[in-house]
Amino acid sequence: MRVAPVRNPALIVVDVQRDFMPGGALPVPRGDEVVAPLNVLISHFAREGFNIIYTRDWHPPDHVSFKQRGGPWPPHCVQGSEGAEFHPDLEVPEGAIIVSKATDRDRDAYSGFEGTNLNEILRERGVRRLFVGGVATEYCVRATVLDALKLGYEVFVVEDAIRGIDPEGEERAKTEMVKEGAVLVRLDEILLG
Ligand code: VGL
Ligand code: ZN
Repeated sequence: MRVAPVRNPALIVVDVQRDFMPGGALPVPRGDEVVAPLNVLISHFAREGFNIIYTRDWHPPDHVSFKQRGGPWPPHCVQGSEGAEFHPDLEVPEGAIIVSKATDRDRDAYSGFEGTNLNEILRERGVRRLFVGGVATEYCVRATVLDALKLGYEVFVVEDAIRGIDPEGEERAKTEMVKEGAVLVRLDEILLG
């Protein structure tokens, strides 16, 4: 389908951080390939004065999701560390909003809505339509999209601007997001004026 980003949309850029990129602490294969398509959208949204929101995984050094505490992951995206920085080529225009998540030592959160004020930010701004890209498809992208759908947002997932950790998990997540009401679009299907 073709879709115009109209009526006060928001772009949600999910966790495009060094630790999730090839060579990082918890690498998403080809995770860096989301940067170019996202930058196209970011430039367009910035030019139009649309909402741009960046989520970031922002863990304390002894976070419950880390292996040292019995969690599934190597330490990653530790608050203030280099690995927690956004990809150096990712455009972050002035006025962009950054939402930090999973900041509590004893709680993990994959969704950008969980334990944050993301829903309030979007409601305050009257946003109903979201475009989502980033990593990882089957973790934080999936959780953010499913929460957004439950909260009643119209959600477009930009297929070429997401990457997953595992191909099977990624496919499953895409099918699930669509089943729950998300629409998959390619960048070239988004009408950028
Ligand atoms: C994520 C695993 C652990 C993600 C965050 O951003 O998808 N994945 N923490
Ligand atoms: Zn994490």
